[in-house]
Amino acid sequence: MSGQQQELVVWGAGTSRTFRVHWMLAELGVIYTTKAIGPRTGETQTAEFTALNPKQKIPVIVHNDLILSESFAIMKHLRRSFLSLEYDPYQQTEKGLCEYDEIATFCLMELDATSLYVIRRHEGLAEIYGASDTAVKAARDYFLRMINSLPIPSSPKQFIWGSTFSELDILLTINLDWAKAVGIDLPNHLAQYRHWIQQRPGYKDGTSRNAA
Ligand SMILES: N[C@@H](CCC(=O)N[C@@H](CS)C(=O)NCC(=O)O)C(=O)O
Repeated sequence: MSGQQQELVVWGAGTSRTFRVHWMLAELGVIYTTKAIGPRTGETQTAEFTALNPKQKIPVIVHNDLILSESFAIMKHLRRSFLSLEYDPYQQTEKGLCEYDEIATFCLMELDATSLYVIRRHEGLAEIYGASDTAVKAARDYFLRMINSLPIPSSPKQFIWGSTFSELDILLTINLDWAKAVGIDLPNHLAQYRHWIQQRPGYKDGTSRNAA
């Protein structure tokens, strides 16, 4: 548990969505308990877990008396709760907050849900969702079109939002990791950005925590 004597349990490990949470907690320097359940193991369908998340999906956190699902909402809550990652002045402005919503939605919808998860469903999980070469090819093409439209980071060693590391770097880097894992070649500047972010101790620590 953290020095602030908060009770924190993370349910889920081993997936790109659970990695978002473990990486954020590594960046924040928080100690917690992990219940390392995995997807498609039956572990998300127990009565105990279903009471926490009727969607039967990981990750979920239990933080004091709060139960929260959805990896992005969890990252934002943790950052607000533990306050060890600073928000720079731009990130507090209306313009900065609009940009935040724009990039977050782009990463979650255009890169994850519309592209990478379609590839996952119709290639990696074809036995559950059905194989479709057409859907997979269209999703790969769409991912490339979207990622090539991303105006930032414009230089390899630049955080994606404002001048400090944020959950948007976690979202984007894990999407880039996922794209590489399914054989998508990244544009050079994003390959360099990914390599730079991967050198962070938090990325490495988060990887270990997510492997638990
Ligand atoms: N939008 C959710 C997606 C969560 C999700 O799809 N989790 C998958 C693993 S990555 C899952 O738990 N699947 C349940 C199962 O297959 O048992 C989030 O970002 O947290």
